[in-house]
Amino acid sequence: MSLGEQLRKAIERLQNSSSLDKETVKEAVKDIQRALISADVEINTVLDLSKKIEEQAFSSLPAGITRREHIIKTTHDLLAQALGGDAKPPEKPKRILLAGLYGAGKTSSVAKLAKWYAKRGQKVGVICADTYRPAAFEQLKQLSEKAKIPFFGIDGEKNAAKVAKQGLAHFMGFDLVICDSAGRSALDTGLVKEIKEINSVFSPDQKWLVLSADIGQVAKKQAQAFHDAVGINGVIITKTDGSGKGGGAMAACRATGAKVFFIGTGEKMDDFEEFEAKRYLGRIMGFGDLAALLEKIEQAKEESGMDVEDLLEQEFTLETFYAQLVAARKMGPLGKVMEMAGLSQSLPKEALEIGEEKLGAFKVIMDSMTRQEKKNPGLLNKSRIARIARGSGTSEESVRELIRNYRNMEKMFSQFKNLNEEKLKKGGIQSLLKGFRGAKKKKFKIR
Ligand SMILES: Nc1nc2c(ncn2[C@@H]2O[C@H](COP(=O)(O)OP(=O)(O)OP(=O)(O)O)[C@@H](O)[C@H]2O)c(=O)[nH]1
Ligand SMILES: [Mg+2]
Repeated sequence: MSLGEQLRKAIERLQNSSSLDKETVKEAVKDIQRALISADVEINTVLDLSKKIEEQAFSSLPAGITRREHIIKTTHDLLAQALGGDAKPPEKPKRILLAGLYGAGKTSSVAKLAKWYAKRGQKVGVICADTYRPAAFEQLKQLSEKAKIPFFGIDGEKNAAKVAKQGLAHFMGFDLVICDSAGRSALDTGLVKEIKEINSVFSPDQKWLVLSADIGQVAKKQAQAFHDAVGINGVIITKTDGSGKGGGAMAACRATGAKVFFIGTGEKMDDFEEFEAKRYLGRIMGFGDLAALLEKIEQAKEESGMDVEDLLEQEFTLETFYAQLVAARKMGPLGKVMEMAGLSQSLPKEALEIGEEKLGAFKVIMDSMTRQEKKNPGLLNKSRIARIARGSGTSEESVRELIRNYRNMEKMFSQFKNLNEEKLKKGGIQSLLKGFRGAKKKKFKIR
């Protein structure tokens, strides 16, 4: 069972118990302890959290909420705090240096981060000061081209500090310069020497450590070692998608006082987000994550020039279906978006795997339909399907496939629209999300 599932079980115990006495809370705390320990959270953090939950559970009750709601909210808040609470990344950093061990995800994070800040209106350049691994230059060059971010590197140069220095001159007048550095299998003297040299010529205001989620609580040791060597004022935790130990890494960073600003959630360029402990918890516990979803929708809107929210409001015709397919592709894997909405179980797999080619075929088929048919796919009987297949030069099976996908998607989007009330009504979770819903209501139409 994953950390999220185990935590959800604990919260559900609190939700569903007929009487909420000290004993029930103790049992739930035990569930939480087991969950955190298997996610590699340090024992001291676990014990500290347990003590706080038990203490606060029966403290004085704030007005307007029930004891049950109070206990669930307290538990949730304390859990989020243990994972690091909220640490907003700096809005206008000038120079960011990323450091970390071999394969932690530095180079990918340089590109993701550059894109993230560029999206927020900053003029960003990236430098490859990894002169250790021969392919590093090409890797960052390609990633930055993909993200449309100016790149600087000196192919074949061995002196990392020299590259950093020239890079800085090259990007004179830019708002933000992000510098990649080489990894090693351990924080040895060679790495420390090199990172110190880069540090002195690049003089970054932000020195962030990149850690992979799968190292769990070892994150603490690494964070401390890097901090002692060069001083670290931020952390990026990568690969939170693939490891159950993300919680361990986050809690460990929290324990050293290092703030986790971002997390990597996959290999793609947009699989990267600001770390918010509550949002992360909501996600792994399967309560859906509307905040992250909204962000993706906003982003897709910007990139596609299409208003996805409006699409959701409209009548669901074949044309909206097609527009949504196109928008969904821009949003990245639709599966991920739905996962954030807590809907992954109800996904029609087929609809999510529609590739570029099929999208093209659907377009051709739709061009052979009348406007009425597109508006009301219910009209599509056997003879119309045969006519459309002939007209579009495709097969009846292809036309049927389009209709089938449309129907699946229609089902999914109607669930999508109804998700909120139903999801949130389940017991005390509603109160957990109340503030959040209130804040987002204007932007995201919840009915
Ligand atoms: N699933 C997943 N993979 C990631 C994530 N971040 C990075 N990776 C992958 O991890 C591998 C290593 O990433 P790099 O960015 O090259 O790591 P690095 O720290 O620069 O590595 P060195 O320069 O060799 O020390 C690559 O295959 C990345 O695609 C993430 O958040 N999720
Ligand atoms: Mg690298």
